[in-house]
Amino acid sequence: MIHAFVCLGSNLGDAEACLARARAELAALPGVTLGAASSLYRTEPQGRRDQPWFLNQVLRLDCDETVAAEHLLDAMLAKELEMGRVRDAADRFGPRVIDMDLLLFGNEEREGDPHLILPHPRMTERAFVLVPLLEIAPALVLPDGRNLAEILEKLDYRLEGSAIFQ
Ligand code: PH2
Ligand code: MG
Ligand code: MG
Repeated sequence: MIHAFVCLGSNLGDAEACLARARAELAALPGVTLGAASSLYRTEPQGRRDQPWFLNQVLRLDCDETVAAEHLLDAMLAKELEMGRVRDAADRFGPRVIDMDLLLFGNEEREGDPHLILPHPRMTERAFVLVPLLEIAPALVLPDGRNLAEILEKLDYRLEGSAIFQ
């Protein structure tokens, strides 16, 4: 059994319904069960500021030995398209109905394929990832040995209820 962690994000349309559908779609993948889900956080947009706030959530997916990281990533990208995601290469960080990012796949570390870098290359800079991840996996240690609380401590962010400012 491998624990994969996925960050869901939406800032277009009915974000709460999009996250609910994404959770259900991922939990229905062969060899995958939903192990844990963080609460929902309203988060200040990162990367591009002039867009609506996001709704973010982190999931733990428990994957059996038939599931590989590339299969999970392909399935996630297919689900994004099914849910109406339009990719705009010129606006990588712009608004989206649904985004599913693979943060971690067990302790795997990968660099070769730019579409599948593990751990996710920006996860340690993003409070909207680390706060919900810490909520469902407080004892998690990254493949490089760092724990989440020590990374978060160095980030400039503010948590107010379920709102994350950064
Ligand atoms: N995703 C992005 C860019 N910026 N900001 C927040 N708060 N949440 C996101 O999920 C997010 C973002 C690109 O995927
Ligand atoms: Mg993303
Ligand atoms: Mg993405």
